[in-house]
Amino acid sequence: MERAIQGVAEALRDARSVVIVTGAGVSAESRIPTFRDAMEGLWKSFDPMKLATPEAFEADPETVSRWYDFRRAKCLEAIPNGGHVALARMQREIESRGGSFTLLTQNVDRLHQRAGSRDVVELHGSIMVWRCVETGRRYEDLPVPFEEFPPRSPEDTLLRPDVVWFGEALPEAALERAFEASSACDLFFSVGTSAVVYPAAGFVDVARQGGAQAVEVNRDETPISDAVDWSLRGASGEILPRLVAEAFR
Ligand code: BJW
Repeated sequence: MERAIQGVAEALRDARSVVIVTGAGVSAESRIPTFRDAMEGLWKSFDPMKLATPEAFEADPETVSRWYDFRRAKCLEAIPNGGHVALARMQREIESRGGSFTLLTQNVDRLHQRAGSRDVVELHGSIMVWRCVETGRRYEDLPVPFEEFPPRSPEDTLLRPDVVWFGEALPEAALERAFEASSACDLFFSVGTSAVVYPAAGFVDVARQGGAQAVEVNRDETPISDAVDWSLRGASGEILPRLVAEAFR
């Protein structure tokens, strides 16, 4: 592992353009459950793969909005971990050397921003923002918890979380930035994601087709583990700080 970290650190020092895609695993050490790990307590019997769909919201907006409300409170209580902080430092180091750095996240928890990352591309939206199902108008700074379920806007229209559910398109601007940055980078990282949900899972291929080297940081093996140049197996909250300390001594 030490040798792999040194190899990636060297590639990081030499890189002119770095792209990172993160998933739920990067927030696991901030005690936010991942999708494919069981939910806790009250929500143990709720399958995220069934609740994160427009069909589920249409059938039962109360249950779905209660689930998102519960998760929103958890995200607000959570504290960014060493992995988030290391990525924020990586950005500062690379940009201060004149390089380009793009952080693409599938997470809706805003922990990267709270750790100091700038200009984060939110591929799957944010749980902190809710939008009117009729007009598309977005609302932030809403009460936590909501007083009624499903919540309603000040104009008394139905609100839904401003996140991307299965079968829905990703925000166009985020998708464009992700493809542009991935195809032009020289070093690509996939961190804490099971790499099974598209289109995010495909960005590593876009990067490799453009000639980039690829790194995976994950606790477990994933479908891309054999296709990357370096697979760093372990917790991102431990590996990323070690990597950044080694690269930018
Ligand atoms: C650690 C760790 C530690 C733990 N350290 N690591 C091509 C092929 C097949 C299917 C498709 C395809 N293209 C599109 C599809 C369909 C679908 C899809 O991908 N389905 C797959 C399941 C097969 N995709 C879509 O529907 C997307 N939309 C789309 O493509 O639209 C097309 C369209 C165009 C035009 C008009 C209309 C439509 C949308 C996908 C939206 C995903 N939404 C969710 C919910 C977001 C809101 C919410 O938060 O509730 O996004 S689902 C869920 O999965 C969430 C996540 O962002 C996403 C990815 O999960 P993630 O982050 O990887 O988490 P986990 O739990 O899966 O993995 C955690 C990982 O961390 C594990 O690997 C652990 O080992 C690791 N780990 N602790 C390091 N400490």
